[in-house]
Amino acid sequence: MSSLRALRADITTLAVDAIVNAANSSLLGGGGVDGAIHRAAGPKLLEACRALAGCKTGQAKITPGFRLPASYVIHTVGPVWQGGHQGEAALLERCYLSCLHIAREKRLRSLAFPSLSTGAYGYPIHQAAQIAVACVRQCLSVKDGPLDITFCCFSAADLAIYEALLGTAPQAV
Ligand code: AR6
Repeated sequence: MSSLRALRADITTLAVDAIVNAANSSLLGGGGVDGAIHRAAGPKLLEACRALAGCKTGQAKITPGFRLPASYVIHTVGPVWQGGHQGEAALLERCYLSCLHIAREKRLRSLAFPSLSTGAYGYPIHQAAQIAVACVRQCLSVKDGPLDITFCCFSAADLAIYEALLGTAPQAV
């Protein structure tokens, strides 16, 4: 059985098969979750990324996790939000699908996503989270090996949005 959950955490602390990095097309590091992943994984991650020669928006590439508790990092490049009429939604969806495709290919059992594109790239969190949850749900509904997905949120506000979409929000009393 596959599973879906949201939690609030620093993604670099998660001991899953792979964590996803919200990278840029150079794959040579940056700020936000990308910076945190490179710091925690150590300099060998940058070396491995250099060998990948970049990544297009919507695509994904995998490296080892080096010093991370996660075995692998799947690097993907989300779209920059430009108002919503430049194909951003389709590109964001493609990011999730590309990562899931690699996870299936590598027969991974657990995968954690940050909220792609919703930091420096400015994608509105509600819309991005809807795409993330719908896309992952759809992919898990196709018969294949079990895969445990974590939506790793950095803020309480983001977590509340994911929990509402997953139907796991704490009930108000
Ligand atoms: N763990 C989990 N989530 C995190 C962490 C962390 N340690 N740190 C930040 N977030 P961003 P983007 C959340 O800006 O919008 C980089 O410079 C953050 O709160 O990291 O896809 C790249 O090199 C937000 O919800 O990624 C690119 O140039 C989410 O991660 C560019 O930023 C994504 O925010 C990519 O921008």
